[in-house]
Amino acid sequence: MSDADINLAELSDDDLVAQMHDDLYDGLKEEIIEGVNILLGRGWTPYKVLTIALVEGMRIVGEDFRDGILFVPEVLLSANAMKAGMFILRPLLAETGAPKIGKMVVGTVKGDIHDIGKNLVGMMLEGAGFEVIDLGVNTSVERFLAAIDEHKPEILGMSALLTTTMPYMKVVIQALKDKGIRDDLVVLVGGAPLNEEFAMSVGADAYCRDAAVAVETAQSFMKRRSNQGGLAAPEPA
Ligand code: B1M
Repeated sequence: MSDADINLAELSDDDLVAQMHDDLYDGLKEEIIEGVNILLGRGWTPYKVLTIALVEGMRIVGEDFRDGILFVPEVLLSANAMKAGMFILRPLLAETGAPKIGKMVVGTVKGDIHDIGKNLVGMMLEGAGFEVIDLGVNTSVERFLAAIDEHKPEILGMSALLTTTMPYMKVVIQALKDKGIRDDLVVLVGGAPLNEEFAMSVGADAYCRDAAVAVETAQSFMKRRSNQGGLAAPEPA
């Protein structure tokens, strides 16, 4: 049977998820939209659809990109299909009715155009009750500073997916120090090539290995802030 003959609605949950991984791999946006809607219709939570059907599918794409089996044009199609699925889930994740607990400015650093992970972090934070100001990709230090000035967030989040762009986080943190505002903000960093050690070396407050950890860490900082009337490092997430 060709993919075109498959009726997604007739598949079991497991088969549908496996098919969605294939469809994400093949960059089939319409099929991803249909699959997301079917799973939601079967009572899956938006978070479960996001992590099991979409993020896991993108992980497989990433492996084959790394191994030279997939190339940029194909991965772009996968990314577009992923984003179409995320577009459906975003309002649902934000719909928790959670009271606003803080403000975060987030962006992918200069030179880097990867935004799926950063978007996911933003969506999950919105769902947890944060107001998220998303500066998009390729964000210069000047844009970060201007947004901080304008929005006065408690938290700054930076994302980098390339080993060549992750050092730019240090440039931004140094600029915060130069302006005398470093201690007014919690700086969280994330992205596939980062780790805890790197985060500490650039002077961030915490490394977030995924969106769920970003939410826990941001919540933890906000809790301590309200308990202590200031900022302090949280327990490790
Ligand atoms: Co690119 N790419 N890419 N790419 N790409 C990677 C990152 C790479 C690891 C692939 C590989 O070789 N295996 C590799 C980097 C190698 C390296 O630096 N050592 C790579 C490369 C080389 C490139 C190009 C240079 C390729 C080229 O042109 N020859 C080029 C660079 C362009 C540029 O940025 N200047 C490029 C381009 C692209 C596309 C445009 C085709 C596309 C991006 C589309 C888009 O984002 N709109 C793309 C993609 C899709 C990938 C992979 C396959 C997938 C990334 C992704 O979306 N993952 C990626 C392979 C990989 O990472 N394994 C790859 C899914 C996402 C949910 O995970 O982004 O890790 P992630 O986010 C997670 C966590 O990291 C964390 O939470 C997220 C959710 O759980 N997190 C944060 C992320 N940001 C956070 C911020 C926080 C907190 C947590 O703030 C508080």
